[in-house]
Amino acid sequence: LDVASRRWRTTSDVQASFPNRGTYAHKGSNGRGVIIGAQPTMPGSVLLSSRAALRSGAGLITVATLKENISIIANGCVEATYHVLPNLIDRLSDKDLKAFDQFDAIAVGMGMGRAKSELLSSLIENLDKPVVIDADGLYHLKTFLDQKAEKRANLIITPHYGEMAMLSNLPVSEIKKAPFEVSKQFAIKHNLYIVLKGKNTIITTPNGTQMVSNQGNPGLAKGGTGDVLSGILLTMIMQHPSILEALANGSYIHGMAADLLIDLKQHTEIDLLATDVIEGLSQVFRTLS
Ligand code: B4P
Ligand code: MG
Repeated sequence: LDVASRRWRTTSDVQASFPNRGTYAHKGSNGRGVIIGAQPTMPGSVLLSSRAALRSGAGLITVATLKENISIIANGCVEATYHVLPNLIDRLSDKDLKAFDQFDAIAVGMGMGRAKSELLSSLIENLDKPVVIDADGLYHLKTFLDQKAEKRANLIITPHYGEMAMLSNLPVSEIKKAPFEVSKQFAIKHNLYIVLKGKNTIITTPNGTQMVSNQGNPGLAKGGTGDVLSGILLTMIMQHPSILEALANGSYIHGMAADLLIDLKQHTEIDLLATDVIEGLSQVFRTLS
């Protein structure tokens, strides 16, 4: 990796740029976010994202999903509120768009399924908010990526190398050879932020500025940890004026949670689960403060 010239995130960078919570903080000042996704076969996806967003300090999280998912998700996340979507396929209605316009930022795509859908394109066309797009949302984005360049100032995509290959039409081996260059070209071309996830997570802005987080360990290479990252990033974006700083902090604390759980001998790389990473955030915040 040609990382020598890049900006590595450090613990003191995160401490210096982490937003302060004033004595008079209220739900609104801590950020309101909506998480859209989950087919009935994947309720855990948005459950993990919503719990991670709340454990990261969000003021209010709403989960927008199918009616049949709500009891199972609410069972694991009583602090969230719920918005019923009739399906995850059609364009969002004016009523849904108006409701989502009340939030500071949006995360979409986790567990959403890959059946042809106009949900994401209608969201991006109509709302001028930061939108974190992950997992199946990346597959939907690909279908219209080349058509809507002017609408994407606030898009944040969070691919792993396999998803980056799908989006860029390059083989994983080519991306591995030049992850910084591939990210930079793609971010500039499509005017979006990229969080390219892996052992080192590379964050790129729409103008090509890059940062790297080296936190995390192979214990994270399990289903669900990406959903946790999406929730953390959502909260960081709601609370920070700089999307770059927010993404760098969020990527760092996600990996740091996994590392601390192992350093403190609460888990090993073998048994570490995505839910443990969420609980590990508390130790991260105690270490940072
Ligand atoms: P998906 O259905 O997309 O499910 P997932 O994304 O793998 O799960 P999740 O969302 O929880 O984890 P994510 O990677 O987003 O993937 C299934 C298919 O994609 C499979 O066929 C799989 O083989 C393929 N695929 C997945 N990753 C690939 C890759 N890198 N190259 C090629 N094909 C791939 O998020 C995981 C989180 O953990 C990230 O934050 C990441 O940075 C972190 N992490 C993972 N391994 C780490 C490590 N060794 N060190 C530090 N951090 C690590
Ligand atoms: Mg994923």
